[in-house]
Amino acid sequence: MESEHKTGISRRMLLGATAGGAALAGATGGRLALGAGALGLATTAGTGAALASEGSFEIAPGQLDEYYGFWSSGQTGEMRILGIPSMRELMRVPVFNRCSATGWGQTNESIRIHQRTMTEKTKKLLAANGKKIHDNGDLHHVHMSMTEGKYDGRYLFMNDKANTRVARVRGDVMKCDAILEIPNAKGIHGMRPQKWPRTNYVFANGEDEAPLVNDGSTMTDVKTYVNVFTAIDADKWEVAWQVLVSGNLDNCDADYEGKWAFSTSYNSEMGMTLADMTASEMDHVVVFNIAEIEKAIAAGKFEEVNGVKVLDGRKDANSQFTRYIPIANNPHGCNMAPDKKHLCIGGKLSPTVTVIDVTLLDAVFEGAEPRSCVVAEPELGLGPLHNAFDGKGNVFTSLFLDSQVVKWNIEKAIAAYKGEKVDPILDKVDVQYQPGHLKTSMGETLDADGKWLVCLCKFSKDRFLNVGPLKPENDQLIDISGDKMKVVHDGPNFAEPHDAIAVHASKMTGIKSVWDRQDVMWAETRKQAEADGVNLDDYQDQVIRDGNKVRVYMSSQAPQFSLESFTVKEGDEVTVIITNLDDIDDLTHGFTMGNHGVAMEIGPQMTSSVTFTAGAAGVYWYYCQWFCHALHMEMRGRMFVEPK
Ligand code: K7E
Ligand code: CUA
Ligand code: CA
Repeated sequence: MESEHKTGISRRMLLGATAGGAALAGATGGRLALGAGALGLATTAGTGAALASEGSFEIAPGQLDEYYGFWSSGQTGEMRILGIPSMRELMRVPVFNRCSATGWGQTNESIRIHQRTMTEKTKKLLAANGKKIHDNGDLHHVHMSMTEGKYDGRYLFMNDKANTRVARVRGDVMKCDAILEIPNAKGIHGMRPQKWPRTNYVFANGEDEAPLVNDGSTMTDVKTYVNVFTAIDADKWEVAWQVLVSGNLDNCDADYEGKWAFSTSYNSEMGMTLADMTASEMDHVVVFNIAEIEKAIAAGKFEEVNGVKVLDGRKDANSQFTRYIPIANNPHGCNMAPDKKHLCIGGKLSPTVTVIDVTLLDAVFEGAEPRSCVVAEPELGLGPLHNAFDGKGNVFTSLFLDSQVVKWNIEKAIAAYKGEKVDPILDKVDVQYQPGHLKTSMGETLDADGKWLVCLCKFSKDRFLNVGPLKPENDQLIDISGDKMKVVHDGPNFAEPHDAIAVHASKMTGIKSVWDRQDVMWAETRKQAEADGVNLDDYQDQVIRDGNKVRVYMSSQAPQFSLESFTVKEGDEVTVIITNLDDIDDLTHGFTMGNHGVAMEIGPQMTSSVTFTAGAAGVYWYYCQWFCHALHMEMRGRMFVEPK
């Protein structure tokens, strides 16, 4: 039925699943030979010309970048901060991963954040494996909170596809403060903040289908499978509502009026095999009507499933919550242009990007033919995945199979769709190799400035010294300030950035250098201290025994721990609580307990705590693992473990 809709592309132009797979393998091999010589030349030829940042992409020692780049890290599970245009890595912020340097995933403060919103089922699952938290994640997308379509620096949000979670990082201290496991959904993939009027919601796509009541009663009855679109309350960090959809969900975005959210689906077929997932000629993008959904929630017309308010937006339900716009089979990227009007959908298997005029969506909800909102569908090259914008009406689309970025113009594409003889393509540049996401400076906000493009290539092949069978990815910096794109930098990166955003430094002036002693991050630790009669503000050392539990309170001030030794018994559950009294920029201490697998960060004015079981009887040294002073090596002490 959907295949009857006018798409402007013939069946022949679409790459079937098998053809797509073959082309992928071919392009990977083929492009390699081409890339090394010819493209290296083109790159060096570009130097000397005026570059986007009024001069250079190289930042001299002591100078600062113009943009913060917030990077996802894929299966590493952390968020990274890079400078743009230098592409220097500045920081790693552990989120879903276990971090050896900071103790993230081990300190009590971080475990509490992990556990706070864990479902009972997950707690059971973890306990069965002797674990308290998941310590891996697959972090694909990082996005920042917005106010009226512009970054506001408050929060960064990110997904974990591996364990169906969404996390939040505070913009003031760059630490994760909340992780939410999403009930009912499976495999959170696409994730975007609401842009207008502010980020009240974070939208999250469930990619994998599963029975709504997933209790082990069936695997084969695929009719019981659903997919779930989730809106998270960005302030309270709890699920606001969910909508059941037909087909699965891949990437998503939101508009600049607060009316719609959009999600692509590559499996409208609800197929369970590759052949089934690519069987149709058309899939779809789901449009969510926020006002209709909120109305139904307010009116109590939801069903409560696992503590969450759920609405039925599937095709058969004929609701006003959703519309399904047919798109050529297996689309991927979903990007709202800063012109507030055009939504661009990457065709992936189709060589096209579908442009939807969101001002025509009201009519679609009132009964107009779903594809009446499609205003352009330019044919751009093979494997279009994601789109980025320069704020001047142009789009940059990654072509995975062609290993190129194509620059094209929306108005020209619209004219061509109407039948005018215009070519919307303005430029193409080779990238190394096979790009996924690409990001323009401020490009997903109303401040899009058209200076830089970062293209996240999935393969680096010959671009770097060989480091073994596992190669780095390659995040390339492209100058887009002129008519022609110029690749100006290769940026090796580890497993495996999918996405990034480039935020102007002027938006990030709220970042602190020293913690507030009363920070909520360790509020529960403070409560425990109060119960123990320890005032963390007027510091005294204490060793408190509570059955086989021992709590050790101390402080750190370069180059000393206030306690140079303490005594416990074999098998005791020991909690070490340290407050860093130093209040100088950059003066971080650490606490590493020898041979116990324990280490944590204690930033200036920060309180950190960690709990472990005292090992076999003997003397153990603890030490500060963050270089803090000329006598940093001497910043150590002993734990004496008495025999039982
Ligand atoms: Cu890598 Cu955004 Cu998960 Cu596309 S997704 S490439
Ligand atoms: Cu304190 Cu090193
Ligand atoms: Ca499909």
